[in-house]
Amino acid sequence: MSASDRVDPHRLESLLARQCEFAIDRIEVFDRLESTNRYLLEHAPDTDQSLRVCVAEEQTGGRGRRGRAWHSPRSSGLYLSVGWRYAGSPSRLTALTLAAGVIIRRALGELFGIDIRLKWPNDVVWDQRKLGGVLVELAAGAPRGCCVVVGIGINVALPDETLAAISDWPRGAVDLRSAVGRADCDRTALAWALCLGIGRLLAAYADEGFSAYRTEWCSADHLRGTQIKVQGSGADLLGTAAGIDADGALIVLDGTGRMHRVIAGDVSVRAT
Ligand code: BT5
Repeated sequence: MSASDRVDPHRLESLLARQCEFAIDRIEVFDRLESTNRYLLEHAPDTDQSLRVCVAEEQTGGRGRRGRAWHSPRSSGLYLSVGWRYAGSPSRLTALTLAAGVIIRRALGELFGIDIRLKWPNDVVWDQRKLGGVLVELAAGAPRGCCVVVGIGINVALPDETLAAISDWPRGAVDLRSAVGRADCDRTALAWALCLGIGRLLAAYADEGFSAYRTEWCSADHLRGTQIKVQGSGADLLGTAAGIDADGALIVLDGTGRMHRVIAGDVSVRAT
């Protein structure tokens, strides 16, 4: 990928201006940042009901959940965060993560014709490998209400040896270039589709919640029917993944047939 493939803030802005029903607070594209999520947590939108967008060509401290790192080499992926200020405090952040996965799935399907799967709660999966991830965070101590930041990382074109090394998934990570079968994946168009979709999601979320996204999420559920291990704050839970409930909690049936509702944790697939 050459430097001319940089994410173009002016094109992103004009694409968004054609279609979006919500206000855009600001769009910034940086050469290098520690983390786009961190930046937006520290620079929340000034007004309620408007979207602030931050993209970096490279992240030096890109982050995943629970203190993990997100590998973000220069111009090799899309590293995007959007911030939205709510007057109150939105509930159901797990479901917001799931809904963001649906937006990513739609965008990748419409722009690149690929059919991705979603692994609870935040993984974007193609061909049993990790293509991207979502990290939703809340700005603590915002002066009024709170600011939700939705961060999205999608691998676009990384060397094969890097893809094999960066992920703890058995088959490693994957990039859009391999999934789509061509090198010229337009990151500005992808950023546009994601900003539009996530902006619409955030604008309606306080009233509509997750319901409009649940059926589609279920149709792409990577885990359903598999034997899994859930690691969270307590003892490990072993069982069969049985979908999600209306709030986006993962349903697990243990060996005795008892149902468990998981709202946070790390899930791995067990060999059968
Ligand atoms: C995630 O965390 O998958 C959330 C990733 C969110 C990244 C975006 S980029 C823009 C925004 N700004 C940020 O600072 N973050 C967000 P988690 O489920 O915890 O997965 C992290 C794990 O994925 C790591 O421990 C590695 O095993 C693996 N990993 C790291 N980098 C990867 C990559 N580029 N591709 C695939 N897997 C990766």
